[in-house]
Amino acid sequence: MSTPRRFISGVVEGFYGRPWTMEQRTELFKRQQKWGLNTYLYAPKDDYKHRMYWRDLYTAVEAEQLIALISVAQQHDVEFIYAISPGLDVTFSNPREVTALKRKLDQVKSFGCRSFSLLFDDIETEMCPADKQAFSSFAHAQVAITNSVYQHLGEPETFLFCPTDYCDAFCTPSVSQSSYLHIVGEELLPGIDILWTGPKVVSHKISVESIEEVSTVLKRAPVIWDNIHANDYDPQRLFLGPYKDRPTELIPKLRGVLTNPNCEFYPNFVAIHTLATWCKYSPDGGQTDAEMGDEGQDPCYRPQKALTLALIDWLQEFQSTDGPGARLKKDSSDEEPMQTDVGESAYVPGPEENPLYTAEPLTLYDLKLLSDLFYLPYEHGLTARTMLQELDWLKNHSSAVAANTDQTAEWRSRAQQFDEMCEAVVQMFNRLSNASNRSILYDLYNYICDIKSGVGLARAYVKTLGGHGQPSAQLMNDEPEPWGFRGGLSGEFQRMLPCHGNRDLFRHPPMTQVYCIRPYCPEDKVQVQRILKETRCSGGGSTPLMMQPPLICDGLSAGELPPSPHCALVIEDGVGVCGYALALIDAKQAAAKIQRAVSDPMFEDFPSLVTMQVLPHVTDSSPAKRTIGHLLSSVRNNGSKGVFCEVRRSDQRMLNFYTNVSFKPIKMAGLPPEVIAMGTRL
Ligand code: GDL
Repeated sequence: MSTPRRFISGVVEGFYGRPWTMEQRTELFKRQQKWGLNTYLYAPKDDYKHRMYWRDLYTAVEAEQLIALISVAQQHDVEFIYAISPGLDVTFSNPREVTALKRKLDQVKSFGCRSFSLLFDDIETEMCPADKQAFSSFAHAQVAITNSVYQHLGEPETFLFCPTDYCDAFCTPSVSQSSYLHIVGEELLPGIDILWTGPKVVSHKISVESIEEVSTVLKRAPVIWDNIHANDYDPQRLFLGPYKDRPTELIPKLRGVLTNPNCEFYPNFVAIHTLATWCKYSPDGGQTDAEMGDEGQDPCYRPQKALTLALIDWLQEFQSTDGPGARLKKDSSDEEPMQTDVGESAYVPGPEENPLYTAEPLTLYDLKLLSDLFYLPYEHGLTARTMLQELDWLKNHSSAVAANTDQTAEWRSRAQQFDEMCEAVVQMFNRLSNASNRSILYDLYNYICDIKSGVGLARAYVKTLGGHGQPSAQLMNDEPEPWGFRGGLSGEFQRMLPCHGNRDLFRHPPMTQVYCIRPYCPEDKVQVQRILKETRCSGGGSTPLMMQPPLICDGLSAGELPPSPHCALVIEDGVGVCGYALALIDAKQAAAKIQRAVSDPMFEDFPSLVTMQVLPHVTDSSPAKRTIGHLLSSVRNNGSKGVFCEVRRSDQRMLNFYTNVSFKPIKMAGLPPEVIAMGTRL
């Protein structure tokens, strides 16, 4: 009776970009052995001879390195599978091509490798004319070459095939009706296992039903190539959340799981550790000698618990001083020629001197926070979600700050808590920067810097909303420092595309309308009056039009006072004028018109008046934001140092708008209770 084959578990180095170093791979094998993961699939997309130059044999120096690597894997009981991706340019029907492939794999076999894989992911599906003549379909071509290579290598115990349609989303019209998959399932020799990424390339969830469906078509249980932690498709993402949303009931239905994680080697501690915890739920998972403390194992896999276990172990890694890249140890001597203080006694500052800077150690809480901020592709961690929700609430309720109601106290207390959460991120950054293990830090550095500055901006914004800080300096500045906004040309392109942001936590419909912002001309007067009337009706709450208190800007909008030169703009959509923005450099004449006290000291700081309205059907806020931006630039160019506006409390839409563009409530004498004055310095 043949013994059941063990569940394949481990890592596929299958991402685009810089491959890991031999040193990192050695470290990986040590970890895999410790945690009970038995397989490593060598498939770095941008390794020269894995894909682009797949025909080229390895040089003597490269051979030496690969031989050493394969042997290290064996020493750590990790099965080394060598993968090759000939699909970019192979001609399947040319026997010389097939021979070139076999020759290359023979060479790797001579290095001591016993397990192989042929990958056909991410390639053109159109065959060249020669192949079209020789094969009735792309699937037939791939199956023919794979079966031939498999037999040539003596039918290795482990041989993996990656189809071109490697997830549900790529199958036409569906998994069960894909002729490509049916041919692969029927004609690929039964000893060959098939890789599968789940419903999508990066699958949010993988269900038992979906695996049952694909297994029926493939006529075998697939090996999951899991991209849950892969980050090669976006340089701003890193995934430090636990292995998740794959029920352990899948395990008996699968041939194995290999995770294709983050490009950066060191931050993959969590991805691989939690996968190892998950794999412990396989029938043979508990039988390894893995050091993961399986006493008292939970009857179910719990992602949060698996995460904590991983973070506890990771914390030790951060503190380690003997790993690659670790800070030099104080007590070593001859291998550290650069260290000049060897042998000298430690520096002790005198009573009047600076105290020595001693960094606080990193905590488990810091690592939990880090993981929450860089969690998983379809989910932020709990702290990140809370921070986003709180910022959203603070933004939408900032009118409460001026109103001095019951909600003012709540707003202030929540703003304070938000500030503390931001401070925790900064502290985490500081402690990480001081960790002994520099290799981990350097892999994390760009990401933690990015989140630190993102949080810094949010924090400054909340301070502005609360009446502290200088809004115009950081957030509304026409020429902010490059770190004052997220940059890069790619980001600019994204912001111009209609789908930008529609996958964010707070979704908005895609915006496709084209708007024109142009200078106001006298003919627009009637349209502006119409918009004023319409928005007064919709923004006036239940108060009848006649009973609404007059606003200082009414004369301006009604055309009774002309706006200052170059200080009037209108917005047009496909139908006509749908919004306007007007300003008076000196607001005193408008104030006098409605008999407001013109001696108000507020006019010193905010001498100019602005008013803006956009019809409610314009749900895209960007044209209005651009318009007010242009208007404020003109007012500033006219020498003004600040602008203010008046808004009715019932007009929540405009209150939100002004808040969003960094206006804050200001005190003004003689203001009717239903009216709020808001201002911004220029
Ligand atoms: C893919 C590629 C993989 C890449 C991943 C994430 C497979 C089978 N192939 O499609 O190399 O790292 O997406 O970008 O997943």
